[in-house]
Amino acid sequence: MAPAKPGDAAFANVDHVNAELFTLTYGAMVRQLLTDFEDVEEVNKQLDTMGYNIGIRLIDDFLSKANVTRCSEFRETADVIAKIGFKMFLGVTATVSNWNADFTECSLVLDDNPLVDFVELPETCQGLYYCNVLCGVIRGALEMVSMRTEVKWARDMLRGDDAYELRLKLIEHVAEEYPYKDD
Ligand code: MYR
Repeated sequence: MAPAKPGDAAFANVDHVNAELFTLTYGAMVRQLLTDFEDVEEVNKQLDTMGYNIGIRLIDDFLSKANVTRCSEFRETADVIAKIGFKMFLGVTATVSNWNADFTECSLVLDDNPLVDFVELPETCQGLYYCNVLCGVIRGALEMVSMRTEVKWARDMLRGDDAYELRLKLIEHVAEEYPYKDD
């Protein structure tokens, strides 16, 4: 019998299965962190750091696949993250809203959040930002394109809010350093 190949019926559910496996694996990792650190604040930090380490690597993949040119304004960057970045890595999009007056701060409201499928947090996990890895991913990715940012959850449905809203703040554009001096 010939091996199954993409496009065959046997592959029809692969993306779906992979998404579930990813969600369950993420859940298992958060659970392990909670067991290891026994402190939700520390787990929040660990998730953010893990995300950062993913973000600083993922940006190359993103830039090579996304075919986007460098954005001249933070407003464009936010749109790229919301519409292309989230879609590419999480399979969902986000809505950009709530800009501050000088366009250095905005919200990304997730249209859906596959990371929380099957998740119910027990009482003991109050204070946990279960999806904090996403804050780190964005922060890490943006740092690699010379933007120092702060990213945190403004609303979190696992904590009883009515949406998943990330607050993204541009702290500074970091000057890129070149190894050679132009004379
Ligand atoms: C620019 O401003 O020059 C373009 C920079 C685009 C940065 C895109 C970062 C992608 C982050 C993906 C986040 C995915 C979260 C699941």
